[in-house]
Amino acid sequence: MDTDRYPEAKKLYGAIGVDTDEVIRTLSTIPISIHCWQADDVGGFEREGAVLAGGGIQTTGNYPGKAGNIEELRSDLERAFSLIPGTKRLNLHASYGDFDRVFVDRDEIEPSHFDSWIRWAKKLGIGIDFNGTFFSHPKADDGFTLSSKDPEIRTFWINHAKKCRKIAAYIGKELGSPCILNTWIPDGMKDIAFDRMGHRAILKDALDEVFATEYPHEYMRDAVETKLFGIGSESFVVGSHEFYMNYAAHHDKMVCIDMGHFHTEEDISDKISSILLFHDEMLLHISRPVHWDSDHVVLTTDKVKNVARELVRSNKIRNVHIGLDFFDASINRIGAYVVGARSLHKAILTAMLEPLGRLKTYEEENKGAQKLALYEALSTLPFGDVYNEYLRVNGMVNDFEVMSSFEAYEQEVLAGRVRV
Ligand code: RNT
Ligand code: ZN
Repeated sequence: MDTDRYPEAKKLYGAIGVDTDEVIRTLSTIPISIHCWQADDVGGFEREGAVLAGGGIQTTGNYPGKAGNIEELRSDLERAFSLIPGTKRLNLHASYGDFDRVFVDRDEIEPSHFDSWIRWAKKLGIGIDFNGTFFSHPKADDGFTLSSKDPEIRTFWINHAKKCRKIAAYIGKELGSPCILNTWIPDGMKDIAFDRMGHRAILKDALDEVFATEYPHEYMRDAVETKLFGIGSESFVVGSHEFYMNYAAHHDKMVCIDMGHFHTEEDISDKISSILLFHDEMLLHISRPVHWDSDHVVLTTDKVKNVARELVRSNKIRNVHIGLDFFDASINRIGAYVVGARSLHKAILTAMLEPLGRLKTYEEENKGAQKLALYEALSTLPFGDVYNEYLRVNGMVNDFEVMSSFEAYEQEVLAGRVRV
């Protein structure tokens, strides 16, 4: 691909006060936490051939090449990482531990089950984030985990959550980079809920118990993920947006905002400033809902661009932990990673290439039409030439060539995997 166009693009952006070299350097340092669960359809490795079961989330499709064990998953991630520019982290679920083919229940997981992931991350020079797995388990079948009225079930999940915090602190300490632990639970009801207050009161107490132990900030940090509804929790989700916003504010925890967990017409970018004025940090799950929380592969949509703009304009991008959360089992899974992650980079690059000072001044001087005119004028600048330069300095093939890279991997590696 012709990269000679970059000097001209640099000049054009320079004319509006944007230093594209500086933008490219900065973008390369923004960490994106890549989720482990796209490569195996949220199956995990607790049991041979594990599949996502229950919990209000679902994968559809049976495209060949699903990762069936840790070695395959790591190989897939390494290939995906080789096609994704910039700084990467791995976002791991508790069910992806290295259990050595022995069944270890969720309340019995230990830091040692993640040693081989830590070694792998050290080899790659990346950090790891972590998630408790409160679904795909018989003790979650009745629809409640931490907010269950059954003390035995509740205690089981409280113990799981405590173990996850211990593991996250261990991972963060070992890797010298804080491990962001996200807690998402599927708890809710399909139909009319009578005792909303009761379940939320139980969840509040359970979380208090889970968070009773303090871990150093430089090892691990907690986030709680809000949600509107799921499959089987259409009428009532215990861990709603209001519940966790309040819990996090009162207990100095991060909120995790997933782009699929709101009404589909809602633009979540507007929530960011309200959250970051009251919290130092937050976690984002970048996803693409289609009609519902469908976890489609992220594209460079207006919504994603608006989120990126908010992070850049507020100058808070370093305070926000950015993770991907999508899973599509109907397409080449490595391709899904690559398209999703590159799209997010494009959205952030779009935001970083805006002449922030000038747009802000127009707004403050009540020059609304000038603000719109400049905003529109930006859409004619050669964004693609800067993006291609960003890929080039990161040693990546461009977007027109990237499909042959994951197609080659499909032929060499994925095609040989037995379809289950
Ligand atoms: C579910 C949440 C949650 C999961 C992952 C697998 O609706 O978005 O983050 O997608 O934990
Ligand atoms: Zn999520």
